[in-house]
Amino acid sequence: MKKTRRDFIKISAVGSGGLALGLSTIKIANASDGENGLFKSSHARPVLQNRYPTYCEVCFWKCAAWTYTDDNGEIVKIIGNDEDPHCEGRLCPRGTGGVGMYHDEDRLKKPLIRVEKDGKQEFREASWEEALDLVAGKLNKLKEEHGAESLALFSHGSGGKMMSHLVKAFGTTSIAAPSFAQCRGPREVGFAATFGETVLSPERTDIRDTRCLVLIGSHIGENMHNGQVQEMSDAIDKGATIITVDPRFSTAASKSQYWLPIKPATDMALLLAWIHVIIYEGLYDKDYIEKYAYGLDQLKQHVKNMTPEWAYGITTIEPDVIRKTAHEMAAASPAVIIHPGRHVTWYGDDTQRSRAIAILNALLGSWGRRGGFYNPEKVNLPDYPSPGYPKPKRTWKDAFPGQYKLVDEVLSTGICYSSIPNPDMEFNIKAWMVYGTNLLASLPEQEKTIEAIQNLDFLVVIDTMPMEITGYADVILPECTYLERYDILRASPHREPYLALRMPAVKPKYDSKPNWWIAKELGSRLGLEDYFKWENIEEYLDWQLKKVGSSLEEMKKIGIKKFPREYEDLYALNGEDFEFNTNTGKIELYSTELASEGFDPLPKYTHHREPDPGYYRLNYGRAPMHTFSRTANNPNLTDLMDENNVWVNPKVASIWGLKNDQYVYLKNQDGVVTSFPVKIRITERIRWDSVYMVHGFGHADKKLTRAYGKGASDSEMITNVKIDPVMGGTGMRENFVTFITELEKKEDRS
Ligand SMILES: Nc1nc2c(c(=O)[nH]1)N[C@H]1C(S)=C(S)[C@@H](COP(=O)(O)OP(=O)(O)OC[C@H]3O[C@@H](n4cnc5c(=O)[nH]c(N)nc54)[C@H](O)[C@@H]3O)O[C@H]1N2
Ligand SMILES: Nc1nc2c(c(=O)[nH]1)N[C@H]1C(S)=C(S)[C@@H](COP(=O)(O)OP(=O)(O)OC[C@H]3O[C@@H](n4cnc5c(=O)[nH]c(N)nc54)[C@H](O)[C@@H]3O)O[C@H]1N2
Ligand code: SF4
Ligand SMILES: [Mo]
Repeated sequence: MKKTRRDFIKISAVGSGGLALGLSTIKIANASDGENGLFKSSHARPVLQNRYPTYCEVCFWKCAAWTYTDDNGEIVKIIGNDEDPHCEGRLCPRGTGGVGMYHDEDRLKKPLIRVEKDGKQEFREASWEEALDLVAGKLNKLKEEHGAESLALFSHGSGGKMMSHLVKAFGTTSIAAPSFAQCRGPREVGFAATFGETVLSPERTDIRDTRCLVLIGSHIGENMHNGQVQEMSDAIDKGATIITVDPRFSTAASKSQYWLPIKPATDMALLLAWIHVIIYEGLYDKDYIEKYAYGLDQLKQHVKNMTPEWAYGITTIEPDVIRKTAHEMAAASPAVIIHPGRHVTWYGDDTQRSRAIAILNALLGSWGRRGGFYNPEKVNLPDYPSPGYPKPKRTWKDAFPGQYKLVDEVLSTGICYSSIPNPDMEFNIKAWMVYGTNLLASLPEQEKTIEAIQNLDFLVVIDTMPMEITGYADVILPECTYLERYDILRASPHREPYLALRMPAVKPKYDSKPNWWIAKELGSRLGLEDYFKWENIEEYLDWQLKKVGSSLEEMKKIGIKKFPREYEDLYALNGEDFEFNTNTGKIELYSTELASEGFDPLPKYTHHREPDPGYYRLNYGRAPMHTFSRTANNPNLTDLMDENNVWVNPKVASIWGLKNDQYVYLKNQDGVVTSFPVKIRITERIRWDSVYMVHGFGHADKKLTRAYGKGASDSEMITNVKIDPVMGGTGMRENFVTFITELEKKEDRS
């Protein structure tokens, strides 16, 4: 491998032992009592001494839970908090197995500093004092030489709030997460352009009371949005119709009355044909559209020729299926949801596809109606008193003059591109702080990410595990897991406002520390003490809780607290007057905002690239027992699934002579080959023009003893991105792979 300024370093270079705990010890310590049938133990039950409130950090859904410890102070199980609407007392397999994050013996244990020894780069262990002094010194120098704005923060997860507070106080607003430009960004912009409001997280979908749920590439059941999965199952029990549009026979498809195995990349044509049927057969909610919407005439004219017959030629979905499913939606209206999806960065016209979804919902009158989209509320927690943030002289958008005016959040890839020196660019980023996001696995075009990293003056990573991103850091700060720390209160929007507390059930293992402590310590070294006036987080939380009529003491006992809604407008659009936050004050079927920015005001179908002969579209998604790349080494969850496989249609398997469980490498359209081989799974559940794999596997760091080399990484194959011109999201599904069946030994990448 070519030597660079920042070599990828295996953390094993530290040399300190870590395998003190054998696997079997871990399993005994972790054995839950079979609460949800996942982990059964023949061992005697330990005495449960205590329970501590928490909310889960294995994914962003943040289910509230109780962590139980035994008389030795060991964690024995985590179970859902019955009062929590995110989980209704039940955790998904990942939440139950979250304790594996705590026990994982491969965890980061001490601060690490990159050093050069005998011409070779490696990490050496350091004290917190030394590591924090070094980070602060680098940041102060950066501020002096290039301005505070040349620092960017990437973050994902609860601790991101504290880190954001730190860097905003420092003077930068370049704070990005792959969960926007690689995930839900297009839907937020598409829905905001239509309704003047976004879908939020958790989604404001009233699945509980819906009579028809349409899932377009939203694979609920594998995508384990806990509360949504449960509400969907309740809706099915109550007789709701489920329509799933997916080129793959997903778990959701198996629960559906209608499965539409659409040709990939053609959903826009289906949506436009549905809109055509709803309008031309007069099935839309006329009173609702009359009162609330703008642009029906333009829309009607626009979809005039977009008949089901037209869409059939594009999507391969039969015209009468398109009509019948449109009739199902109309019959359920307004208790119908065309689900906006979440990971929607697919083909580069994603904001427009999200607009088509929003328009269809509007025509059926589901926004603001029972069984459609409710109006959520959250607790407005006051911020702990601190000085105002300095106003940055430049923001990330200065690197992209005239572009992305409709975007409120920062683009991760925008930060990445502006970290690669470019004399034509107004402004370059020079240093990154990365908190809880594994950018090498989550950003497409890995080569660009690495190029950006190589050009940085400084990279500090705060993580719990030795991941791909930590291998490129100058300094690594080990955070303790969510089970070992307090965090900010969870105050996400829902039908009723709730607060959830996370507190430690055990002390931090090794020499790891919580994010709030790291932020405060860095703050005091950067001369920002005034922004961290609290002694510790207990004081901070108690102050906030008392302002809203609770206290830390109370929350420690109950974990979750419900507050009354301020307004009785859960379903606000039943004829009441309402002004939408759009230019016309109406739901914009025709978007005046997109028109004024030079984009199509009405969504159009565009043809997307198809695979060359011998290549198949790379489709990827989730498995119920893993979250992205973050759980791939979790001892409890690797027990349930330890590698991904690649789904191949029998027709394709026979052309290639592939057998089940045979290992192959994948090669993409740009000649990039996966670092590791992956198993074949032959199944009718995938179309012949695509293959499918679960994201998050194929880890390259040997220090991940369970995850190293297990399965293949979809991210490695995503070298072609289609940038969404409206909001800068990275469409990642225009990548194609073929098989390499000769398994000659490949060069070891790490
Ligand atoms: N190829 C491909 N790329 C994708 C996707 C895909 O399906 N395929 N999905 C996209 C989507 S939808 C999203 S939302 C993004 C998500 O992308 P990321 O935000 O990168 O998500 P994770 O993979 O969960 O990264 C989590 C990182 O956080 C660390 N971590 C876990 N817990 C903690 C903690 O408590 N503290 C700290 N400090 N660190 C912690 C983990 O060790 C890991 O390094 O990826 C996007 N990118
Ligand atoms: N267990 C688990 N659950 C998770 C996560 C996790 O890591 N693990 N991550 C969470 C996050 S951050 C997100 S964003 C969500 C993502 O979950 P979703 O938003 O539900 O799903 P996507 O990843 O966009 O889509 C995957 C589905 O799209 C289908 N698909 C592929 N191409 C097309 C196409 O052209 N048209 C159509 N109609 N369908 C297509 C695939 O076959 C697959 O079933 O999951 C969340 N839930
Ligand atoms: S859905 Fe599962 S992993 Fe996500 S927060 Fe809830 S229990 Fe944890
Ligand atoms: Mo996501």
